[in-house]
Amino acid sequence: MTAGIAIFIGALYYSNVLTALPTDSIEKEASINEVTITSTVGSKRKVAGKGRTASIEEHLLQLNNVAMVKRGAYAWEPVVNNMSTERLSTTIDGMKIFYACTDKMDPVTSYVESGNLQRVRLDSGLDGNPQATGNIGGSIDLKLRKSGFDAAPQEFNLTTGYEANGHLQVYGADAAFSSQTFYANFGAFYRDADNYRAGGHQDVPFSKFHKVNSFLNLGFRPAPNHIVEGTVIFDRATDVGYPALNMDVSDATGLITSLSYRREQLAGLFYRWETKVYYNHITHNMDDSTRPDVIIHMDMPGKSSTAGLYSLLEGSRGKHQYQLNFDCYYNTLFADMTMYVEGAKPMYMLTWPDVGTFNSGLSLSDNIRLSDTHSIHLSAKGSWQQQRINSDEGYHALEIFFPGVERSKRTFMGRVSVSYAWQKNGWRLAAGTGYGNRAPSVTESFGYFLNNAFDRYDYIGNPHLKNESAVELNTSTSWQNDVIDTRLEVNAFLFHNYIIGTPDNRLSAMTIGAPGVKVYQNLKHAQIVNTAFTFSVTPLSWLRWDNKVSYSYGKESTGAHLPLIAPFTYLTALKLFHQNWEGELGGELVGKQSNYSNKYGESLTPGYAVWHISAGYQFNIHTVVANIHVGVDNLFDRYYSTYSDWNHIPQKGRNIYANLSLKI
Ligand SMILES: [Cu+2]
Repeated sequence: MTAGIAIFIGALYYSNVLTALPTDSIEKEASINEVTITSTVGSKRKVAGKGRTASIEEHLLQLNNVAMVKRGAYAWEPVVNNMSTERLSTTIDGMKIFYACTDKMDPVTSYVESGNLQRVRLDSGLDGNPQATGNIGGSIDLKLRKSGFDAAPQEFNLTTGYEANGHLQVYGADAAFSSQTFYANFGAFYRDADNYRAGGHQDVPFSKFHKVNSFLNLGFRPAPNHIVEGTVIFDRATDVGYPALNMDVSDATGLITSLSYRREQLAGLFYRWETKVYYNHITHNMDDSTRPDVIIHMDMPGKSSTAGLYSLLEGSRGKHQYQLNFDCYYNTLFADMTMYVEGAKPMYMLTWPDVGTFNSGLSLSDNIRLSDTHSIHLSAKGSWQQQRINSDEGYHALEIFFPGVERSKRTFMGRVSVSYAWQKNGWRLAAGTGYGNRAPSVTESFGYFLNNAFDRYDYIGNPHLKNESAVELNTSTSWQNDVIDTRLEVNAFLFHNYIIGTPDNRLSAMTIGAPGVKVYQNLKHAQIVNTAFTFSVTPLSWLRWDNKVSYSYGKESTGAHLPLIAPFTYLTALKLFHQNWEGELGGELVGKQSNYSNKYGESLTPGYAVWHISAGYQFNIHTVVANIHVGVDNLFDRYYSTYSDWNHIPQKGRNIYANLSLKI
């Protein structure tokens, strides 16, 4: 509800680190449409930092309210306001896409590359982007990099990066061509990493990965203000290790396609109209054949495909700037498991019983600029959803536990939010509230004996779950002048019918070593409260000091703490700028997670402090713009894991990196 905040991938990478971001979404959106990456390079912060060699997850971590659940070195799961996938909406250019792994090894952010993206839009809480549904915690929209019309006739980028810890290599090349009536940009990226080492030179087995990604964007303008655009992204990760889990991934492949038509400069109530149709398909194959001491080998493939469309109208009149969006999609999720027991017939089970989800929604938002000092933001969305278990076998298996369960499920979901902001003389005060609900995920409704490596329980979905709902309250106060930029923000989410797995003693576990079976249930209440304070000071034109303190709290109706709630965290960074040079020295100081959730499988995570240092330089050779960046993360080789590292897998020890990017 603290409206949209966004970061550029690339040139502006470091500029938003730790700073309080502008909070007026429309203003931010508008300015982004006018500013291109190239024109921001001349600004104070010249160096793109790790730029495109950084993963999408590393970029996302620069945003306020964002954390990551890590199961290895690859495919981290984004967390916003201490809520993960089920309570977030993630879209790619407004397209819905759903992961294909029953163990959440492949959050949808893992199917794109930094080089595919122009920027990321994050909306905190219930005030989602137009295509977002079920976004109690927030919504992330990954905006694709499109060269656009009338840009530089041609541009070539080369990116390469190396990290000593894990021998991570990144290579990327992309090209862009632009004219009045046509544009194209395309490129390819490659990442390859061996196992990394935790602090104290400890090898972390099964932490390697390989990834290739290629993309193509085409634009055609047959007549002024009539624009046709198309996108294809192909992404494939192979031999991905997950040290926190019992299995790895042999391959995870995503194909993302879209075609859109846009009208610009319309007269009347709306000035822009865009309609996009899209299709994406994901296949995910887990593999335990490289693991030692596996008693029963398993095959666990999963598939997800989504077809959808949205049609967005944007307009402004007087004090109002508004958007009206219709969207619908159809997604199917299928996953199964074959267990090879020695000397016996293989056992087969459907873990996601080929569930088809049709969802169709209408959203509205309005930014009302009452005056220079007062503004109001409103947004609302309603959507209708139908789900059906398409597999007979899967339906009959669930029927054993839920006799008489219906094969299809219909529900209505909605969200409304309103916020008010006052600003004057560098002060900005904002307050907002919202109400919304979400339907249970396919895992929560229909998952079948899914083993969770976090608490080791087997999980069964519950088709009788009610929608989870939440009231959000948020407020922020910020003040800035030429030297100081400071901001305090608090948000609270008060849940009703909170969905979480609870043990069912009548059932016995399928997985060897599992303590029992959990079934998803609605808890009467739960609360999550997040607070953050940021303080930046720029005493000299070449020096800035950024600070951020955050604390969160989560509890449910029985009095137990919620799992995966961030402990007290202090981030600090000293940044230096001189001509074409940039330097940074920073630290992350985290308190012990004393409010850990014993009930939901957590154990205490001790506090830690890690430090980093980096330097960057930008220079020109004829018409080539070169950026070079070197740095060391975890300077003192500290052995540590964060509260959100699955099963306390240790994080990277000291890591020396260097990267070079060339723009021709
Ligand atoms: Cu998986």
